[in-house]
Amino acid sequence: MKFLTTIFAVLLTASTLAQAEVVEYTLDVRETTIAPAGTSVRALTINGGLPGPTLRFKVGDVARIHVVNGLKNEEVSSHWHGLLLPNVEDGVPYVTTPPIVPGKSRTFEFPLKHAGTYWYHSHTGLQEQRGVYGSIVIEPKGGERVKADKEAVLVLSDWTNEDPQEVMRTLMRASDWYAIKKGTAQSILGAAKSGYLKDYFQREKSRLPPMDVSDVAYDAFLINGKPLSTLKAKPGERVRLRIINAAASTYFYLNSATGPLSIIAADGMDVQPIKQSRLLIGMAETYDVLLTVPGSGAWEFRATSQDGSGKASVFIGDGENKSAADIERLNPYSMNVALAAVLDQLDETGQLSDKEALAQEKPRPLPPYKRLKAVKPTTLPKAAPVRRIQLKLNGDMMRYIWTINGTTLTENSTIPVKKGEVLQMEIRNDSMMHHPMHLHGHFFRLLMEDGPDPKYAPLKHTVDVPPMSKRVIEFYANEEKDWAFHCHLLYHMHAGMMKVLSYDDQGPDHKPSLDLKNENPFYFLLDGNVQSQMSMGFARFMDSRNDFGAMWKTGWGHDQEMGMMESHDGGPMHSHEDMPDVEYEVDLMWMRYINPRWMTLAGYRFTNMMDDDEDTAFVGFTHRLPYMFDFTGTVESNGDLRFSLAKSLQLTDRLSTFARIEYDTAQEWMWMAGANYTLTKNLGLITSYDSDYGFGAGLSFRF
Ligand SMILES: [Cu+2]
Repeated sequence: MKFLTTIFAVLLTASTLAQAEVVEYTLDVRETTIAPAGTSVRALTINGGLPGPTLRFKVGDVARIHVVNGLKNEEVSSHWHGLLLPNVEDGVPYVTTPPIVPGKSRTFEFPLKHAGTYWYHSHTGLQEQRGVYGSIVIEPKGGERVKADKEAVLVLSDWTNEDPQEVMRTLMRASDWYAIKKGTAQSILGAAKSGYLKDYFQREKSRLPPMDVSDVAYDAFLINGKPLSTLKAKPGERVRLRIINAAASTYFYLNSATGPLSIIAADGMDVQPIKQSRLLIGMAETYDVLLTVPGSGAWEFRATSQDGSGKASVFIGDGENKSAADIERLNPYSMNVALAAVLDQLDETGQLSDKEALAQEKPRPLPPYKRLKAVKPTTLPKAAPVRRIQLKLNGDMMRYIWTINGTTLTENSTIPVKKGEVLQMEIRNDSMMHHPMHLHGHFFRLLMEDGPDPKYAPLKHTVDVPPMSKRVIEFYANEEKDWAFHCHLLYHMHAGMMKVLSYDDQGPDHKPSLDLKNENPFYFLLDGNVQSQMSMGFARFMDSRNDFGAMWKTGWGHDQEMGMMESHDGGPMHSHEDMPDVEYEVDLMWMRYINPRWMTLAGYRFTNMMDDDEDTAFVGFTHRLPYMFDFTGTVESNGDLRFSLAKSLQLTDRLSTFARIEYDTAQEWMWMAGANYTLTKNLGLITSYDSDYGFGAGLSFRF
C-alpha cells in the first residue's frame, strides 16, 4: 500500500516536474542490412543497431524521446513497455497514440515515476520481429537497493532470416516445415521409436494437432544482437544482469556457470531475493539477477530457447571458458504425455471441464511465480469495489487463430473497466501453448494459489499463463481511456489474441480505435499438386476466420485407363465422344471457421465432369472427427448431396500418406490415396491413385 501510495503521490505532484531534469533521446528507425545469424538480411534497426540503444533515466526525470520514422512506406510506433505514463504516450498506434507516418517523427514526453528494468518496442504489425526494440533502465532516487560492482543489460531475442510476414503466412497454413526444420516434427514412426505410440493416438483421438512449445524455427537466438558475446568482470565481482526477453515468440531458460541466479527484481519491481538455478522467462518479462564471478575464467550465462532448438551466451570474465549446464531438450512426444492426462477431461466444446485434471499434469518447469514476493506490501485500496472477470485463452494450431473469450480483436475489442474499481482477471488458458499476457499502463498483483502471503503478491506487467492452467491477477483501476491487453507472442497477437481495456469515462458508446490495416490481414496461399494423371489444389485468401478462394480438381488420366477398366459405377462404358479430354471441377468458395471442430462452406461449382457436368451452387460443412478424420458434407442447388471423409497420417518427419473417400448422389463412390514427401518449405514429391484418373506422380507445392 505504502509503495503504491508513493507512486500515486509522485503522480500527483506534477509541480515537481518543473524542476525535473529532461533527458532526451532520438530513436531513428531505418531499414538496414545486418547479419545477426550470418546471412545478410534487410532488417529494421534503431540508430543503426540491433537492439536499439539503452535509454537511461533516474526516477523524477522527464523523458523526451524523438522517434523518427525513416521507412519509406510503413508506419512506425514505439511502446514503452512496463512504464506508467500518460495514456497518449503509451505508443500503441491508434489505440492510444497516433502512428508515426513515413518520413515523420513524434516526440514522446513523460515523467519517470518508478525505477527498474524495462524496454521499448514497435507495436506496429510484425516490426518487433524485424528488430525494433531496445532497453530502458530507470535508477531509483538514492541508488539501487541491492548494490553490485557492475551491471549489464542483456536483451534476449529470436532472429529469423525470413520476412516475418512470410513467417505469419507459414503459420497460417499450418505447415509442418518449422517443426521439420527444428527437429520437433511428430510422426507415427517417431512416436513408436520414443515409446509414445499410445499417446500419439490418444492425441489424435482427442482431435488435437501435435504439440510444441514454440511455433517458429529461428535462425539464431541473440543476447544484445549476438549469439555469443563477452562481458568484462573480475573474480569476486558482483554483477547485476538486467535481463529483458524481447523475443517475438521464444521463452528462454536462463542458467549460469557461476551457480544459481539470485533474482532481485521481476518486471522492474524489486522482489525479495530468491535463488533459482534455472529460470524460465516469458516474452516481455524482465528479471534483474545477481551473480558473483567465482574466480578466474570466462563464466557462461546462457539463454536456451524453451524448445531446445538453440541458445545465446555471454561469457563473463576472462580466461578459460566455463560452460553452463546443458538444458535437456524436451521430447516433443512427452509433451503429449503431459497433456494426455488433461485430454480426457476436455468436454465437447474443447474446454477444460475439471480442475483436477491440472493436478495430473506432469510437472514442467515454469516461471518462479510461486516464490516471488514483493519487498513491501502491495495490497490495494480496501474501500474499492472488487469485480472479477474470466478471460479464456484459446487457439488452434491447425488454423492459427488465437482468441480471448472466443473472439479476435477485430471481432470484439473491448474489456470494460470502471474507474476506481479493483478488477480481478482470472485468465484461463484452454490452449496447448504458453501465453505471456501483458497489460499496458498498470502493474497488477499476481495472486498465486499456494504462493507467498498475498499481502506481498509481486507486481508485474506480464504474466505467463501455461497450457491448461489459470492465473489470477488484480489491479486498481486508477487510469483513464484505453489500454491494450494482449498475448506478447507476436504472432498470437497478430492472429487476434488482444483486447482493449476500456475505461468507462469515455461514455457508453465509445469504441476503441484499432490499427485495422495491420489487424487480421488477409494472406494469399497456394497449395496444390501437378501429377501425371491429375492436378488438385486450393488457392485462397485467408484471414483468421475466413478462406476465400478456388479449389480445383482436374484430371486427364482416364483416357488411358478406360480401355483397361470398367467404369466405376459398373455400368456400360462411356464412349470417347461424350467424354472431355480434360475434366475439371472448380469450386469458388468461402469457408468460415467456427471452432477447431466445425467449418461452414458455401460456393459455386463449375464443372465438366462427365457424370455431373452441371454448374451448381452449394453449401455445407466440415467437421473434425476423433482421430483427425475430416468429414465434409455439401448439398448442391440441383439437390445432389456429397459426403467425403479424409485423413492424413504422418509416417516420418517428411513422409505422409493421405486417403479420401467420397460419395456423391450423382457420381456415386470415388476414392483416392497417396503419399507425399516434403522436400523443401515449398516443394514435395507426390504420388497418388485416384479411382477416376488412375495412378500418377508429380510435384506438390505450397506457396
Ligand atoms: Cu499467445
